[in-house]
Amino acid sequence: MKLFKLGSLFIYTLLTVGCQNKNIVKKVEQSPTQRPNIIFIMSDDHAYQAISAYDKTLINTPNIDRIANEGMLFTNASVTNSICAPSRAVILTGKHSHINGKIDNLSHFDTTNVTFPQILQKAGYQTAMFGKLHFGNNPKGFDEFKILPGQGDYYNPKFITQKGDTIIDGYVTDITTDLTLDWMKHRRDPNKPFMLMYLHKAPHRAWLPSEKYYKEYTQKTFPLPETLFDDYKTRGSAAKSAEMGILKHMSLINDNKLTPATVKELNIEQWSQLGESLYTLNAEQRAKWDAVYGPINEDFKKRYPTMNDSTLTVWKYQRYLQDYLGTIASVDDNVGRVLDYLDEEQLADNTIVVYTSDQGFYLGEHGWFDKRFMYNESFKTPLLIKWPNQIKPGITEDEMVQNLDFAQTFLEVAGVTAPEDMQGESLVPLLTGNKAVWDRDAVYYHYYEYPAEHAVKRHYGIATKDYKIIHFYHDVNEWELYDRLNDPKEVNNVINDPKYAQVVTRMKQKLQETRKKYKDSEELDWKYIESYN
Ligand code: SGN
Ligand code: CA
Repeated sequence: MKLFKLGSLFIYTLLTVGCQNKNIVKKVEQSPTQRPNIIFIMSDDHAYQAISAYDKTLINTPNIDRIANEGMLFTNASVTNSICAPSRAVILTGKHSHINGKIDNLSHFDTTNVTFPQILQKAGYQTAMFGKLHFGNNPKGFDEFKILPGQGDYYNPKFITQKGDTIIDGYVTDITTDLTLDWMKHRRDPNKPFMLMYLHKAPHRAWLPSEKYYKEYTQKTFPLPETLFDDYKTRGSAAKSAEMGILKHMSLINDNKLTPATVKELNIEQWSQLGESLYTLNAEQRAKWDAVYGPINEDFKKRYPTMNDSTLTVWKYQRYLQDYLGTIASVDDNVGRVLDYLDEEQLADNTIVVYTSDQGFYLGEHGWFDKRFMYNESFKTPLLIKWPNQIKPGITEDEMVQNLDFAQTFLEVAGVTAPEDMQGESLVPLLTGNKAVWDRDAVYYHYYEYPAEHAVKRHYGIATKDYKIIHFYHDVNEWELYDRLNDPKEVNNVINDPKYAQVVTRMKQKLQETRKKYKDSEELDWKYIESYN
């Protein structure tokens, strides 16, 4: 292994220590042979389409891109279950949902699961977590945590800490970063390696940007995705019955930020009349909000009488993207603050930095927002990793990797043997250019949260680099097959096309083998259906 190949010279790092003694600067000896630090940055619902390292159409994210420019960009990274808390449970345990038990956002995370932070803490790592966890219980294996309760709020959010709950004034993305930097600056022993989980709430629904970006982003216009008006012609009933359409299911009030008064005045029927996404703004913040969003209401009142379904869809799409991308502008600024700190403190060379999302997201593709499906935009997740001296800068990697792989990756980075029952693969060989040992040819997916919000039916499937097969079950029994190379937008379900008959047989067989390999089964599917409440 070439992990600890640096020379034996000692670097002297200037560090500011102690909260009360902010001005005392102490010279600290840091061994360059120290095990690498790990910073895991994860946002919530951040689509790869909204990171310029992947796609420059919608937004420029220079700071997130820095991670890929100085490291590796994964173009075929996916999640095993495209929803928040289950994804986080997979990341922490290195086990699929059906094994760790956290199949949906509703069930409790079973804290008897062994997580990689617990193992790293025992192995001498300092551990900290800041931001969104969404488990309903506190994380184990952390020296310090400050986490949002549930989904958390964008403005003046409450945090759960080891010393009790506290409300912090300001904007959640800035605050999560302040807490992270504060820990790195003041409460970390510089002589020990650390593992830090820096977890943004943004860009989760209801997409409230920071005041800094109200004006700029509400004036932008974005190109329409090719499949905005998808009619789901070749698909089965699951896509047709899902409730995540921009036209029908996106709320004009909570999501598009019209006031209840505007909607009432126009006599539009809305299921969400409260506008509660704005309830935590204080009077001063609300006044700044209204100064920008008020005129949007007035403009809409003028346009609405001449709108049809198609022009209303486009208007809602533009409003959606303005706010969604506005929240990402702040994530990018704040990621820059953390990367700058690592550079300034000469920590960057011995720190592996990962940027990812808990899953992908639809930005109007197939007419949708939200996630949950195994279709491309929500199955694929952004993944950018930098690790100076180990990863050659600027590499793009197209191997199929998953959020399932992080636990074993971080354990290997730390030089700790992973428990045998973890189900992922360490990414270290891919990161260090040792690709020959990588032999994964399919990844497994299983989504459970149904019946529930957005009405996405239960399904499981596998993806190879060439094809994706999906089985929707429970109240249906439907199969879909996509030719990933010839139909990357996944608009043609070819399960019944005779040309693909052999592929279907092969993929069904491979799916059964994969289910067996990961210890998933029909029996377990039914167990989870029966225990669902
Ligand atoms: C909330 C959102 C949903 C979203 C889930 C899960 N509705 O319930 O749109 O799918 O969270 O998201 S909202 O009206 O409350 O915004 S997840 O990222 O936590 O899985
Ligand atoms: Ca999420």
